[in-house]
Amino acid sequence: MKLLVTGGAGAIGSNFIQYWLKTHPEDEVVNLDKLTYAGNLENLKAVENNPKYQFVKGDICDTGLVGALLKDIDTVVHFAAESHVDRSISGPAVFVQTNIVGTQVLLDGAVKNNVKRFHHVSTDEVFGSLELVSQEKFNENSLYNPHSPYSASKAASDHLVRAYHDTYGLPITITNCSNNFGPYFFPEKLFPLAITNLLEGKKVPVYGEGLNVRDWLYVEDHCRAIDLVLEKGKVGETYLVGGNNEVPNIEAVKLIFKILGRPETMIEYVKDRPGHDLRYGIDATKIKEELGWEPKHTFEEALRETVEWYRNNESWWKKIKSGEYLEYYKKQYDGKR
Ligand code: NAD
Ligand code: TDX
Repeated sequence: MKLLVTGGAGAIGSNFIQYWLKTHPEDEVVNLDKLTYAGNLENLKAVENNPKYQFVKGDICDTGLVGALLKDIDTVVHFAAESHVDRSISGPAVFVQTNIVGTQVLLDGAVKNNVKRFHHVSTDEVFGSLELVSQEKFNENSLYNPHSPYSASKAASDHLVRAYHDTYGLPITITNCSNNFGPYFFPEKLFPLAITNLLEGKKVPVYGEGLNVRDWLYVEDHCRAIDLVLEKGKVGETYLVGGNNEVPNIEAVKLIFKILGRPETMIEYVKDRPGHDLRYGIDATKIKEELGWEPKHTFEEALRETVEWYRNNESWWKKIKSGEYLEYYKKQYDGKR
């Protein structure tokens, strides 16, 4: 089988490509990535000389390039996106371009080239926010109610993917996953930001009171869920993927402090994110009952491994935390509270 992975130089995409080449050594993988600030070929050092792996630098909005690449592709796994909520608040246009227009260009190419499966990687954020104190969780029938430009653009892309199935018969599947963590996550996201700031002796910014809740899942469990959906999932269906692991931000951050042995005085409460979703929680019953998927990693053990990875890969994140990143960090956190 030959796969086109979009956004394979990003956090989850690079974990997925490494996972796939290890677990499906007979398959070929083409990675189409524009190498935006979030794309990093160093994430793929382990596979760059694998004859089954090919990298193509390019934009998913480039119709000609996408059409040419899709000519002999069996399966598309579509990760490419602008993915950071805070950046979508300060600059939404590129989110509309990549996440909506880019997805539509890929879908068109997939229809024209009779791709056998188009798998769209999406997020739980499309469903909006749950009450902090309630038993309610998102499931496959939850209504779409996105609040940030990021989640609104991902919601639009989900609708387009379903529309191409219903209108043109494109064989699609969708996964909506909760917050991922693990190696290769860009230090703008909470966990890598907290870990690397502490390793540098800097404070950790926590929005508001730190009471917002996220459902954290180790990235390898997400990769395995996509694998199972590709292998056994029903065409046209959506599967929600979550860790059954809801944690208030402040507790998650304090666990990172504990693992690194740093004092909690290094927490800095900063002004809240506008439109900050209170709580995400996933009911993953469908993927468990239909496909037998469950997370294999426990939160604390996987977080310890992740912290260890950042400790052992200082040169990876130190290179990132310079240049454009410094500008971004200053703009994002200068207002403080
Ligand atoms: P990321 O920001 O780390 O990586 C995105 C990648 O896409 C980068 O390599 C970037 O260069 C590439 N890219 C961006 N625009 C492109 C374009 N126009 N053409 C080609 N490539 C482009 O993102 P991530 O955290 O790895 O997320 C991957 C996918 O998973 C996204 O679709 C995101 O919505 C979804 N998702 C992420 C999470 C999470 O916790 N990070 C959770 C659920 C779903
Ligand atoms: O400095 C920070 N301080 C802080 O308190 C940052 C960057 C975040 N936060 C809070 C905001 C969120 O409640 O931590 C929580 C997690 O924030 P992010 O790491 O930015 O993730 P989130 O906004 O939840 O979105 C992530 O999960 C779903 C990914 O970035 C999305 O791509 C994915 O769809």
